[in-house]
Amino acid sequence: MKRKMIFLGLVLVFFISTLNGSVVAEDEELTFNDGAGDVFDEEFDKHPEVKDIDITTIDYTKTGKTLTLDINLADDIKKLSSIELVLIVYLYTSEQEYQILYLYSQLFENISASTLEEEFIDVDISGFNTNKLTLTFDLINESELYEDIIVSTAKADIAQTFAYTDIYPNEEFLDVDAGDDKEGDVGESISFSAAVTSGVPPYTYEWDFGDGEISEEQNPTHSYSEEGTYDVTLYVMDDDGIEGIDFLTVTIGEGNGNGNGNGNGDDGDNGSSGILVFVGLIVLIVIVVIAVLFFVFKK
Ligand SMILES: [Ca+2]
Ligand SMILES: [Ca+2]
Repeated sequence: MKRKMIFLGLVLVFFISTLNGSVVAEDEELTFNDGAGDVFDEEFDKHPEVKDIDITTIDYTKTGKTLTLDINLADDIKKLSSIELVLIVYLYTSEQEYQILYLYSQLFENISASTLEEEFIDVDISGFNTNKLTLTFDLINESELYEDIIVSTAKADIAQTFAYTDIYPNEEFLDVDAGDDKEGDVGESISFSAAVTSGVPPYTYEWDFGDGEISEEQNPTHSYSEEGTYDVTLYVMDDDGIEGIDFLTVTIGEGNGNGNGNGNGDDGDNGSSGILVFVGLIVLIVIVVIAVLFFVFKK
């Protein structure tokens, strides 16, 4: 859920609020190149092998007040035979802000579109089963001119977590490494280290330790007061405002684990030795009794 919110937050980063006052109605024909091979997963790792939601180009054609968006993909969307597709388009014109949410799954097919001022509009969609999804709808006013667009595609699993995403315009992410998963005990001081290998220093860091505590140090230490599994998130921003993110898991066991562990171990060994001696004595007694009986019967 947190990762989904981060994804949505990244989309909103591109929110453009400036409006200009142009009122001349004119037709527009624009093409936006996104390129292939830039689909990423929820940890922002690239997956060039995922082609069926990979946006390559977006053709924007405005004729009168009718707008057609052709979203070209690197492979046929029909190969998404048993999964869910989410398509989100944010379109900013000189006068309006539009949001189009398209959901497809085997269970339901639904599209909703609105201006961000809640005025709902009708959208026709076609192109499913091809590598070109087409959205057609009428702008509120013929005079609206293109200003900005954000298009994202996502393949989601049954639990509706985003497994793969592509977005236009391309996101720039910092290369951030939060290190390996960690284990520790309650109260133990655990060291964290952030590594950034791209972008423009200086960087700002924020570690969210998953227990409500945060640190703004690059290499903080932190101790946990309860056992459990904690999802730790590292956010980094460079001097140009480009962001990066990485995750790791910390598993915290019982407090004083080493001391108790050794103590229990020793106790266990003592117990086992005692039982062995006891069993040995019983076996010895039984052998002696059998031997005595053997001799008694022989006589
Ligand atoms: Ca792409
Ligand atoms: Ca992209």
